[in-house]
Amino acid sequence: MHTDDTITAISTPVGHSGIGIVRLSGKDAIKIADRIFRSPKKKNIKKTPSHRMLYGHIIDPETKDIIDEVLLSIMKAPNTYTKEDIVEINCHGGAVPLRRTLELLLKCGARHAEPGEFTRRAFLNGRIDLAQAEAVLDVINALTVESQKTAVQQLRGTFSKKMESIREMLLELTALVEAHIDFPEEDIESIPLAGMKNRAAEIRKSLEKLIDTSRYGMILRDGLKTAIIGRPNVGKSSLLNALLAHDRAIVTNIPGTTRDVIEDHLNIQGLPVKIMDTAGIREVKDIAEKEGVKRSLRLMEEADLVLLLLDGSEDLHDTDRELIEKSETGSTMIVINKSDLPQKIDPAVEADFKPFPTLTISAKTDTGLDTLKSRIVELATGGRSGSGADMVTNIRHVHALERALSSMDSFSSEAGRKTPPEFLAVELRDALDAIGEILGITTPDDILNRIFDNFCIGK
Ligand SMILES: Nc1nc2c(ncn2[C@@H]2O[C@H](COP(=O)(O)OP(=O)(O)OP(=O)(O)O)[C@@H](O)[C@H]2O)c(=O)[nH]1
Ligand SMILES: [Mg+2]
Repeated sequence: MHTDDTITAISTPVGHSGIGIVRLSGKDAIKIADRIFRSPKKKNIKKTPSHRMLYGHIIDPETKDIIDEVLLSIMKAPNTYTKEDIVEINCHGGAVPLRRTLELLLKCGARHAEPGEFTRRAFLNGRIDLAQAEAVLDVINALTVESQKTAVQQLRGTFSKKMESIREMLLELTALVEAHIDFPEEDIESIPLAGMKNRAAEIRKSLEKLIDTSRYGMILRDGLKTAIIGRPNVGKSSLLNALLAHDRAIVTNIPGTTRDVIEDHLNIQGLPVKIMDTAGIREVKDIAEKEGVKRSLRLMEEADLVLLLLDGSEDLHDTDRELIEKSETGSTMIVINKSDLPQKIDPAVEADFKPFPTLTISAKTDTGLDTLKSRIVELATGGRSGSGADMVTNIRHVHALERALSSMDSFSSEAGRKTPPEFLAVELRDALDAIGEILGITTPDDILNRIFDNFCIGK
């Protein structure tokens, strides 16, 4: 990845809008913009102080064609997004003026930016670390206000500071251990193991505390994948519609109405929920419905939360019992629907229900839906609420923290066995590498590429 050239891209979505922005970053950004910009008052971009805007026109230097009327923002290094010179051209928000402006910039020596390359430069030039770069994308993709608040805190570096402090503790401990490598004649008995173990325990506790936040953190970032599962006609599609408060899925009294998985998004008290209605589970010959049932069963295993729906106006079927038997505790809620009709199921006497939270609703009359929503939030958050600076929201970070934790465990058990200090140091170096990967200090190029490939072009 070169950083010595000047990159450009359209930074706003394609379509019609009031304005659209073409961005330029690099050492020649101002020189290149100067070739295609004319100010009616003859103001010179090169002499304009940093962080100023100029009014003028984009002009094709060869044909002298006026391409658009624009405002130009000039931001000089180092106080910019990339720490390089940046020029942002506010064009009118149509595909043609934006594309023609971009083409002129390319003709005048800029290179088209790769996805996420502006942010990658901000990272490579040391303005933000890798966790902060990832938070940029999380701010853009945030599903709810709570998810966005957490991402903004991470972008400001609160999570990175936490990582830095763990790294600092690890470096101190490593120095302590490595000091003993240099004295091979030294008696292992004289190494202050107790002090080292205490420090290691402290680091371990910090890591564990962070990993503990990750279940909720990842839900906040990616949404709680919630599947409504049950046999045909129990009211799964009706529940989806009731939760969304509009007729998203087809509801009929004919069993086997839903064939495909129907997905939508809900915001329950700030918690982003991806809700999925599924095909009713039963033995069938019809090929399309059979495929639907297969997908329902797969989702039942993959979902973060399963709402196992029963029809309270009918006796429990064998299929209901089989589904309950298949269900995992901790991620399943039994929801008895059709409470507006005379009830045949009494949750108090059903021993099979005991391991699961159970509640009664009517999708038809909206009864019990608020309680259902609160229970979903409780189950997802485990009592935690809101957004948090010390929250781990990214699966890549979770895996790295788990690696660090396992290295700390190996360190502690090896230290107990009086292992020579050079071997103890290896464990600590592994933990340091794992934390370094989160911050981008020791992250391999293929991982960096994968991270920035997820960005849009122009960010
Ligand atoms: N009385 C009453 N009827 C309901 C309730 N919820 C759903 N129904 C009715 O039950 C029937 C089936 O509802 P659906 O929502 O299509 O059921 P489903 O589980 O999606 O069915 P499949 O898609 O076939 O698996 C329809 O006639 C609904 O009007 C409820 O709370 N009370
Ligand atoms: Mg349905």
